[in-house]
Amino acid sequence: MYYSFPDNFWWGSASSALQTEGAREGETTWDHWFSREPNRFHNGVGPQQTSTFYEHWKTDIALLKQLNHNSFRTSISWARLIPDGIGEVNPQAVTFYNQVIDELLAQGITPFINLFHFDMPMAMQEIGGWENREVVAAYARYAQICFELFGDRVNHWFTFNEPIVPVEGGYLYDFHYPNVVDFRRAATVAYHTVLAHAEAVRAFRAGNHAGEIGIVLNLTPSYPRSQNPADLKAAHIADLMFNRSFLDPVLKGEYPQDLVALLKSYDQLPACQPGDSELIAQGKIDLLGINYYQPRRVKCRDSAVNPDAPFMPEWFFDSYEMPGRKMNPYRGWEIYEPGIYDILVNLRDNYANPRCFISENGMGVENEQRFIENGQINDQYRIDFISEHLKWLHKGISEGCNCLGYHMWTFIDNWSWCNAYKNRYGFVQLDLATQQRTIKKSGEWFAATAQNNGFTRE
Ligand code: BGP
Repeated sequence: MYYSFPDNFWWGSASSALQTEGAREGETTWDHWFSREPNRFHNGVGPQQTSTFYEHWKTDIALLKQLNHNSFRTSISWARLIPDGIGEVNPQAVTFYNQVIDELLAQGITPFINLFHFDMPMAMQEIGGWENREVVAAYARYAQICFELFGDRVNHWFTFNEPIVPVEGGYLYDFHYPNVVDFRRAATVAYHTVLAHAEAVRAFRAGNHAGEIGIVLNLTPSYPRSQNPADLKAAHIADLMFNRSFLDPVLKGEYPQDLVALLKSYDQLPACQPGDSELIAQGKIDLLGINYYQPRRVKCRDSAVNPDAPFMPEWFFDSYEMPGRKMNPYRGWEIYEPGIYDILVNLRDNYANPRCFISENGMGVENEQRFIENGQINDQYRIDFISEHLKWLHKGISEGCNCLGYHMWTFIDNWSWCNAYKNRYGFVQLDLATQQRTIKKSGEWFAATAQNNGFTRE
């Protein structure tokens, strides 16, 4: 069967500043944490050692062209542009981002620019990070500066990538700095991130900039173990906590009432101020980026909660290991292709079918050198992964879902937070020692698919 996609479908990939650029003037939380605890990073490789996009941007964009990208997402590093987060703009950073944007456009690749991808300037974290409303104001100023500097050429803006992840990592589950475990502080960080998003949207609209603004959310469908009411309730609460805590504010302009009621009943609500609701209502977006890697399977808890344990989302559910599930053993994530369709149908039926696209999907694999044949990584597993997801995406589009494109994570193997270079995701293999780039078989497959605007598959 031939799967063809709508005209002007976005084919491309996503990356982020911190994971690709290399060392920068302004320190981020990642630089700071790495200097304190390098053991927390796979093989002790830190955020200074990346795929050196800061030096190789021109040849890397030529590679994007070779992969037939018509669009590409990366982020601006707040700490590179404004090293202390709030003061002077760094002119070298302006030159760098201007060059990247201009070269993408010269190659016919539409730049999608994200403003925050887990990379808090350390100076901002020192005054409390997202727990402090001064940081919300500093972010709004930074966003406005970006719109003014680059908005004449950038028409697709994103305020945040996966804003729930710094909440989970930094304030609940200990995989991001500042390694706090405290639900109410986590809720405050999430709430202030929504306010920061809305401030940026408001500044974008007030400036009458061309183009559109959105956000990138990792939507993780919550599947109950069974239709038993206890399992359904568990899945509903997981959905409220991990998906709807951001999805509802950015698409409906308000929080789900049952999430607010739940947190209130456990005394976990963040402090609100007059005017917050009006601000949140102004944060409605034009375009939603959807990152999809894995589903979340849950069941009701089997045991009572330890009364001394800190309040956690897991007070309401246990994770469920479905027998027979397909796993990516390297990342430990389930692979469930229909999830992409379920996300799109949910958006169509419950959120007025917003303009959206898949902004990340991907498969991290360890030790890919073992698949080298005639000098090239033969990653047929990645081609299978992509095409099976695209089949479900195609089905969603054919049933009316408003999905405009598909971006893969990622174009070149890059540094992945605490996993550093353990799992490789790229269409292009990176030799860390020589920095040599070699297109993998999946890159060739994707280039052909983008060129044909479709692919053949059984
Ligand atoms: C997403 C992030 C990316 C990237 C990807 C792969 O959540 O937006 O930055 O890292 O996941 O995940 P990981 O690096 O944890 O394997």
